[in-house]
Amino acid sequence: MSASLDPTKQAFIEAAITHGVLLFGDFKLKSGRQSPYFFNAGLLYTSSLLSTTASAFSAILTGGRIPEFDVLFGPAYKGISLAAITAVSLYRDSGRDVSYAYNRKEAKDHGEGGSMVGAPLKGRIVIIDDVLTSGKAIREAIAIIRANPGAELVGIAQLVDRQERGQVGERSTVMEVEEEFGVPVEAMLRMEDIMAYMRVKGMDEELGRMEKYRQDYGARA
Ligand code: OMP
Repeated sequence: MSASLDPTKQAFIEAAITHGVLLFGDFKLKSGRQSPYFFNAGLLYTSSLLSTTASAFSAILTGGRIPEFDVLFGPAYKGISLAAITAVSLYRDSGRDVSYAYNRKEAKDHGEGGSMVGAPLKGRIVIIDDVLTSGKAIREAIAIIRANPGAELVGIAQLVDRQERGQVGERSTVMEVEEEFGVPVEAMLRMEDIMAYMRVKGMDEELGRMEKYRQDYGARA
């Protein structure tokens, strides 16, 4: 557990709470897990929050763990805007000119048709998405990449890694995915960052519920 929290992360968590992006309460997750907190990336809708998010993602993508790539793939729905804003900030922050693409949840049967929008899924692909819990959503996104013979997944960037167990055993979703698909998974925020923030702010009651949740669903390796 990190003793102190990076000021950029602290500011982002603070803004996320203010805008209702990060909520504490009782939430049912996609995996069926009942969680004391929820991160709703759909509420990152102001210029300042989008700008901070984009810069954080571009820092992750140029930080060295994720290799060079050609296309940022943002799975529908919440990955779409994340991919678009990050493509812009990568260019502005580091001059890197990449493409972006996203899928439709329902294929379009008129006009250009199909279920993909943006760049063709070819070359080295990085998936960019909102939250990683049990790995169900990321596996769906990986399956889309793998259905394109000319596409090679080279990395995954997430806004939040909830540091939970994957689908088999006690290991984290990140470890499971990194090992199974042989690519690095990076995140802007982890559950431990959120808990470090709560500790600084003396949110003892909520923190107790987070600790209990972590015992139930947190990764042990
Ligand atoms: P997994 O598929 O279990 O990894 O859950 C990840 C997905 O759940 C994300 O793509 C979100 O759609 C959603 N989610 C959130 O948006 N925020 C959370 O804090 C937790 C979840 C979740 O349901 O686990």
